[in-house]
Amino acid sequence: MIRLFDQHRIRQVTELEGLWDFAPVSSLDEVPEQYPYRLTVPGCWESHPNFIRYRGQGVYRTMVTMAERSSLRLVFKGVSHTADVYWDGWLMTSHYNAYTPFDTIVRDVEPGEYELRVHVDNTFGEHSGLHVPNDYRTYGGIIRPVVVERVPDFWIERMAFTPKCGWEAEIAVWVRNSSDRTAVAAVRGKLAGEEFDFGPLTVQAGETAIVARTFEFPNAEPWSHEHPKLYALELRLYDGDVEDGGGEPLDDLIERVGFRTVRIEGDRLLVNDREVVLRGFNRHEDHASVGAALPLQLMTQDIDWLERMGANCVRTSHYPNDERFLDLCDERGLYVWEESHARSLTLEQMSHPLFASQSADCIRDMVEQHINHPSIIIWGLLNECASDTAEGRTHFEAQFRQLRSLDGSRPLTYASCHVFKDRCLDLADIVSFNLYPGWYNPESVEEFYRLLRPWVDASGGAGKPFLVSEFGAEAPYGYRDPGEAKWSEEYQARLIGESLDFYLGQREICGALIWQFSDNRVDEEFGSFASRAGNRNNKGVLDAYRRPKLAVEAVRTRFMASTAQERGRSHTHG
Ligand code: ADA
Repeated sequence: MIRLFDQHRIRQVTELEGLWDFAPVSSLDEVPEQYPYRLTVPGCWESHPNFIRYRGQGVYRTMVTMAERSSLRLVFKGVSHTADVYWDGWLMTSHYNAYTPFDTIVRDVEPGEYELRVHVDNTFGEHSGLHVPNDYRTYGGIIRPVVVERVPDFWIERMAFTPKCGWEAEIAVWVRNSSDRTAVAAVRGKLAGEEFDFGPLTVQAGETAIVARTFEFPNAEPWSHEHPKLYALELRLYDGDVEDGGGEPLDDLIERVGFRTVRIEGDRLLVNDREVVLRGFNRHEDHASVGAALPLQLMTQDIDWLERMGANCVRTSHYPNDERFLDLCDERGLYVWEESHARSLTLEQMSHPLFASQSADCIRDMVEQHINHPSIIIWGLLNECASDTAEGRTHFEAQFRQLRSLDGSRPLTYASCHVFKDRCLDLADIVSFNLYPGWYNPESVEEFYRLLRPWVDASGGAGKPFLVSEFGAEAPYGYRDPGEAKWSEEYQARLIGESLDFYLGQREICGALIWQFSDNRVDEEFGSFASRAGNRNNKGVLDAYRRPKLAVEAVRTRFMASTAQERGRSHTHG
């Protein structure tokens, strides 16, 4: 399944899921003579017993049958982490980053059977600035869906929906002309009982043109955590050269959108002009049985656990997530902090020659692909990177600038660990800190916060919303100790409980996100993560199979109580 709703009624879409041929190879351009394995797509190659710890290159192959002549758009939702795509033996495109989608057009394909090969690499080294040995595993393989779309010469590439109070919305549409002649298009849309027209649009051969208009939607109902009302926004593309602008539509695109605003007023975060307190989790896309390639069933299970614990927010630490997970968040009304890909990169790692361009690609793809999800209320970047240095700051400035230019409708943040040293707090709309008192730091939760807060206020953070973006403790599932020894489930439950009691009790803190939702596998190549028990970061309140630890109940009671308190407050204030 690609999305939780159909994106097209006109364009024909086929998902290439199932078993593909697979062969490990020793370099990315090697073409295997034989394919001894059959691996599932989507899937991680680590799911096969021969590749549980494989880091290297591999080639996936499948056959695609065409019954009629047509141009094709091949869409890859995520290949970990580098992909070369060959159609019928020709290299069509290359892409870096496991967590962003990419596509390529194959023009005028005649009826017949064609070989589609994807050469995949998950190694670390000079070619990789963002995937480095880390506290989460960079898995290998085609980890998200692959889609073949039959596209006309003239087609809708994407759209961006930006709601504004009232309700109004700016809708921008990107129309691509893959043909050799200039074309005129007409785009029409339907949303929330309204029909609208964008007027004529001329697109040069081989180019993409953009049209953007603001329309009114007086009958729209707002989207929120409590009432996650979604609407289908349907666009149709017509040949604008046809006299009455009519005829049969050439192409279409459907997105699911919600009417909501996000803004900051002083140190408050407001959704639809109402203050929200974020109660939630950091989550890695990782599961003991399937690695990073969670099927819908397991994603839904995660959402059900989040709901059961009373969470209203999830942070996609530390990379853009699968669209189906974001679709689920839209449906269930979970607020999302989505962040671009980077975790704890040192200044030296940020000085990697590819770091800036690979980050810029990731930010662009994340915003372009996910801008229509109402659940995303915050964009984040550069978790625990070198925001404590002048050189690091130049990267933060550049990335904030890029993110703001792509979407001015959501607040921006980054999670810092540089207590008393950070130099970038002034750049963010929300100040976020990862705080580990009781785990990495000896102070109590309250002591640590009281030490930190005046410094934050004096260092660019004054008057801004403050969010505790991570806190927690490690507890391998089943390690119980009546003396509440560090590393036991009891210790973890107590520390998380105490932290929530304190953070959620402070009006000046706009949210607390627990590190983390479930345990995740780590890269074993690098010293400090190699020492993690069982090769996992065990700070999940669920283990990697989603077995609940004692902390689940500690969280549930706190989140429920805080929700009830918030409801009480909003009733009192009307
Ligand atoms: C950091 C980091 C997380 C995780 C955590 C931990 O704050 O952002 O990815 O590594 O520490 O468990 O130490």
